[in-house]
Amino acid sequence: MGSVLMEQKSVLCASCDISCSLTAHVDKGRVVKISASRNPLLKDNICMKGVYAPKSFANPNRVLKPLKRVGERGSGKWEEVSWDDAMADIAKRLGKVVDEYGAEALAVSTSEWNTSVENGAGRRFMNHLGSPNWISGVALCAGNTSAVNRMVYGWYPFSDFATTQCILLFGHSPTRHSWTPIYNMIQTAKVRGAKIIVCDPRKSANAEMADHWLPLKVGSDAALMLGMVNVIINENLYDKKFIENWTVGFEALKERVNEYPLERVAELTGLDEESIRSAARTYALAKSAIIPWTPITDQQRNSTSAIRLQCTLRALTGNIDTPGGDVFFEFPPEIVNASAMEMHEVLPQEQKDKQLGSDKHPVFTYRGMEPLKEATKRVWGQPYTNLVTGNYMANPSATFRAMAGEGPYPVKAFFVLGNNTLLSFANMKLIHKGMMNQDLIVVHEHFKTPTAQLADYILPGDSWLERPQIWEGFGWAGVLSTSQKAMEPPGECRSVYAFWRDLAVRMGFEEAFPWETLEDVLDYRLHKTGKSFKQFSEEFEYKLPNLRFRKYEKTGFATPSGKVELYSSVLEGFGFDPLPYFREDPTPDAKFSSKLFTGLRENEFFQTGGRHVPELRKRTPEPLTFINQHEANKWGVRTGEWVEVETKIGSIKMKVEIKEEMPNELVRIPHGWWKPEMEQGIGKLSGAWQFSDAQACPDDDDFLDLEQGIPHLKGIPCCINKIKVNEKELNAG
Ligand SMILES: Nc1nc2c(c(=O)[nH]1)N[C@H]1C(S)=C(S)[C@@H](COP(=O)(O)OP(=O)(O)OC[C@H]3O[C@@H](n4cnc5c(=O)[nH]c(N)nc54)[C@H](O)[C@@H]3O)O[C@H]1N2
Ligand SMILES: Nc1nc2c(c(=O)[nH]1)N[C@H]1C(S)=C(S)[C@@H](COP(=O)(O)OP(=O)(O)OC[C@H]3O[C@@H](n4cnc5c(=O)[nH]c(N)nc54)[C@H](O)[C@@H]3O)O[C@H]1N2
Ligand code: SF4
Ligand SMILES: [Mo]
Repeated sequence: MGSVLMEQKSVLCASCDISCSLTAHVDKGRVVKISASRNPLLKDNICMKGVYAPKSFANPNRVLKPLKRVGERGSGKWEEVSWDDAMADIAKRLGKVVDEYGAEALAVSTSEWNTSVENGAGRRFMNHLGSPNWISGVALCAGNTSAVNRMVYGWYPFSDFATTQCILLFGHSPTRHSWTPIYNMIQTAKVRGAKIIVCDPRKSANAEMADHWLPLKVGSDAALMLGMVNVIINENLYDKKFIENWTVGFEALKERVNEYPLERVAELTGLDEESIRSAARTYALAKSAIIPWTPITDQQRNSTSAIRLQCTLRALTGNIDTPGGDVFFEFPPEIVNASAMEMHEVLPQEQKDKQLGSDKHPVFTYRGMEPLKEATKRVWGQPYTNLVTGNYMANPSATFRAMAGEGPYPVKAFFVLGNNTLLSFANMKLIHKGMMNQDLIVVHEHFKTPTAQLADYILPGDSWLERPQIWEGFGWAGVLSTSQKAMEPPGECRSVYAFWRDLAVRMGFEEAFPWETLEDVLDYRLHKTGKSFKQFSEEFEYKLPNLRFRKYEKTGFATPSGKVELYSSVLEGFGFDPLPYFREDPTPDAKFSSKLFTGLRENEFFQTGGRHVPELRKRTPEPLTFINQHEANKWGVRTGEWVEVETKIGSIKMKVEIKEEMPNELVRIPHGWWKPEMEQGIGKLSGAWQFSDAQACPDDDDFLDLEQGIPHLKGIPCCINKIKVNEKELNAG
C-alpha cells in the first residue's frame, strides 16, 4: 500500500561502474527501496549491490562531516571541521606546495564512477592549475584498453551484443550479480543462437555453455591470439577487401604471426592445436562477431599486445563498425561531452611533457596520444577525446614512486576522489610510502577506508541517490542517460563538483567554473537541447544513438595513416615493437611454483567497497582463495583453513575454498579486502596489511607491461603456506 503512494525517481546506479537505470522509491524524503527500471527493456538489470545501496549509504560509519587529522598522519584521530575551514586550509596548503614544487606536485587519484559524475571538473581544475598527474582505476580497467584501441583504429568500439552471431570472450565472466546487463546480453545472444567462444583457464559458467572452451594458461592470451591470427591469415579466412582498402601492415603482420606456428602457440598456452584452429575458424567464419572488452587483458604484462591483437582480429574479419560487430559510437550530440568539459587544451605543453611515466610507458599519456591528435580532430571533431577517461593519464606506478621521493621530481599533494588507492593498484608498500611522504592528502569519500585513514582531510561525499547526473557511457557505449536526485545528501555530504569548484574559486580561477552548482553545470551541458536538466531527465531516462555503421568510409580512421594500423606507426615512433608479440614470463624462484590471479569478483561487494553492509557481508564474511583439490594436496591444505598466499613481494591471509572448476597450479585471490570493523590507523589500516591483494602484486619491470606500464595481475608466481590463526586475534588487529 505504502509503495503505491511513494514518489519514484529514475536513477543511475553507481554502486559499480556500469550505471544501470533503476527506480528509487522515496518516502518522507528518504529512499527506502530500490527496484528495477520502469522501462521494460531494462527491467532485468539490477543486482544485489544496487538493491542494498540505500542500506549501504545509511550505514552509521558513513562520514557525514569534514574531518581534519589531529596528531600524526595515520594516528586515527580526527576532529570535525566546517567545510569552509577545511577548504580554506586545503587551498592554502595546496598553494604552498605549488609555489615550492610546481603545479605538477599535485597528483589526483580517482575511479570510474567518479569521472562519470564530475562533469570533467577534476581534469578542468588540474589543467588550469597546471598538473598533468591524474591517475585512476581505469588504468587497469577499460581506460587503458581504449587508449590502445585508439592507436590501432582511432576509436574505442563497443560490442553490438543485440544482433551478433558470435562472441569471443577472454576471461571476462559477468554473472547475475556482476555486471548484470552484460551478463544478460551474453545470455540473450546465446539463446538467440550466437556462437560462444570462451578463453579461460577456469571452467567458468560461460565456459560451461560455450561452443568452444579454450582453457589457456593464465596470462597467455596474447600468445593464443597470435595463433588465431596465424590460422585466419594462413587459411585465407580474412576479409580481403577490408584488409586491402582499410589497413596498413598486413604483410608485416603475416610475417610476425608466422613466427608463432600453432605448435609453438600450443606450448605457450597449454592448449592443443586443434582447439585453437577450430575456435579461430568459428570466429572468422561467423557472419558477424564481437570481442567484448575484457578487463583480463587490461591487467597482463603483455596487455598492449593482447589488446592490439583483439583489434587485429576485429579488423581481419571486417567486424569493425558493422551491425553485429564492434561499433564506434559517437559522442551524444545533445550534450557538451565530458572530454570537452575537461579543457585539455589549456594545459601548457611543457606541463604535459612532465606527466609521470610518459617517458618510459607512453601509451595512455598525453605523449602517447599526441600523434593521434590531428586525426582525431579531423574524424571526431575535437582534438581531445578522453574515452573512458583513460587517454591522458599519468602512469600509476611512476606517480607512486615520485610521491615516495624516488624522482624524477617531488609530488607532495595527493587528492583522492572515491578511490581506495592503497588497495587499488600494485605494490601497496610503495603506495603507502608515497602517501606517508605527502604534505597534504585530501580524500573525498563515504567511509574511512584504509586510504582515507592516511589523509589530512576526509571530505564527506554525496552518493548516487543524492545527486543529479548525466551519463554519456564513458564516450564509449553510445548511450545518454540521466539520473534524478532522489533525496538530499545526509549531514554535510557534498558532490565532487562542489569540491572542485570551491577549490578553483579559492585558487583564483573562478572564471573557469562559471557554474555555481551541480544543477547549473548539468543545465549548461544540455544547453544545445534547449531544455534544462530537470526537463530533459523527466523526458529521457536513456537515449540510444542514431546507429550509423562504417562511418570510416566517409572519414577514414582517426590514425596517422587514416587506416587501421596493424603495424603501429605510433608505437614505432616511441621505439616499441610496431607489431604484437608475446613476452614470456620470467623464470620464478622454485619456491613459487603456482600462479595467482586477482579477480573473480564477489557478488556482494564492488571492488574494495561494501564490506560494511551486514546483509551482504554475511554471505562472504572472509576473503577466500580458490584452488582445486590437486593444488590443496600440493600445499597440504584443506577447505576452510587459513593460509598465506605469498609472492616475491608480500603475503596475504585468506581462507581456502576448494573449487573443482580451477585448473592445476592456479590460485585465485580476491581483490580489495579490508575489514571496516577492524582497528584503524597506521600499522593496522583495518586489516588491509593482512588481506589486501595489492600487497602481493609486484610492479617491477618484469611485471609491468612495456608500453603502458600497467601491472600484471593475471599470473603472478606464488606459493601457499598453511598458517595457524586464532580468528579472534586476527580480526582484532
Ligand atoms: N591490486 C588490484 N588493483 C586493482 C584491481 C585488482 O583486481 N587488484 N582491479 C582494478 C579494477 S578492475 C578496477 S575497476 C579498479 C577500481 O578502482 P575503484 O573504482 O577506485 O574501486 P573501489 O575499490 O570501488 O573504490 C571506490 C571508492 O569510492 C568510494 N565511493 C563510492 N561511491 C562514492 C561517491 O559517490 N562519492 C565518494 N566521494 N566516494 C564514493 C567507495 O567508498 C570506495 O572506497 O581497481 C583496479 N585495481
Ligand atoms: N559483484 C561484482 N561485480 C563486479 C565487480 C565487483 O567488484 N563485484 N567489479 C566489476 C569490475 S570493475 C570489473 S573490471 C569486472 C571484472 O569481471 P570479469 O571481467 O568477469 O573478471 P573476473 O570476475 O575478475 O573474472 C576473471 C575471469 O577471468 C579468468 N581468468 C583469470 N586469469 C585469466 C587469464 O590470464 N586469461 C584469461 N583468458 N582468463 C583469465 C578467471 O578464471 C575468471 O573466470 O567485474 C565487474 N563486476
Ligand atoms: S550491476 Fe548492480 S551495482 Fe552495477 S550498476 Fe547495475 S545494479 Fe548497480
Ligand atoms: Mo574494473
